[in-house]
Amino acid sequence: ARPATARVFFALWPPAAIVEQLADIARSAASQLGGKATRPESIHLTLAFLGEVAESRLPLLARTAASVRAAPFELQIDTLGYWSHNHLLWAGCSAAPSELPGLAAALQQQLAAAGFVVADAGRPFAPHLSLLRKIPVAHPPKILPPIVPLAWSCTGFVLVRSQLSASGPEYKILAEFPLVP
Ligand code: 3AM
Repeated sequence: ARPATARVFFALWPPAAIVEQLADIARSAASQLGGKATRPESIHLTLAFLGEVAESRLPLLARTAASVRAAPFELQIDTLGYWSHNHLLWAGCSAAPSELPGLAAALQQQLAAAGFVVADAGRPFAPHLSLLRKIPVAHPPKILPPIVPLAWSCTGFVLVRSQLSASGPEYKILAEFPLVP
């Protein structure tokens, strides 16, 4: 029998107040553009996507993430972006602090050292929070409206399991890792 696996990734998970505001933006964009708004409980910023990992290796995966040393930082979510290659509207930072790519790189490095394969490890890190998928090609957003900047204090990151279903992925947080000053 094949070993049981889990589809997993690491992410920053916004606090409820930020989620609410991003979900509002996603819903109003969906009403204007069509497409599928990310459900509030699914809004996140991916740090590293691993894909299928044997369930037996999840404890090692969590220990590896716990070995990452990084300080908390503040993100200003202040801009919207649109990617035509995957018809995706996202929220992000016009100027992310270096701690954000620093955290993603440190995590990737520890994961690689422990023998985990990070998907897209060779590609530049493009931090974003997906808000609206499958925007009909007939309605790509030409001008993205400004948004009220959201201040997000990032004090930890999470390991998430993604369960794919007909109604879209369901995310379950398996473990949390604090960022310590
Ligand atoms: O953060 P977003 O929502 O853009 O698209 C998947 C989602 O991205 C992405 O990981 C996030 C959580 O599922 N993802 C899925 N498969 C991927 C892959 N093979 C992937 N990212 C990189 N490589």
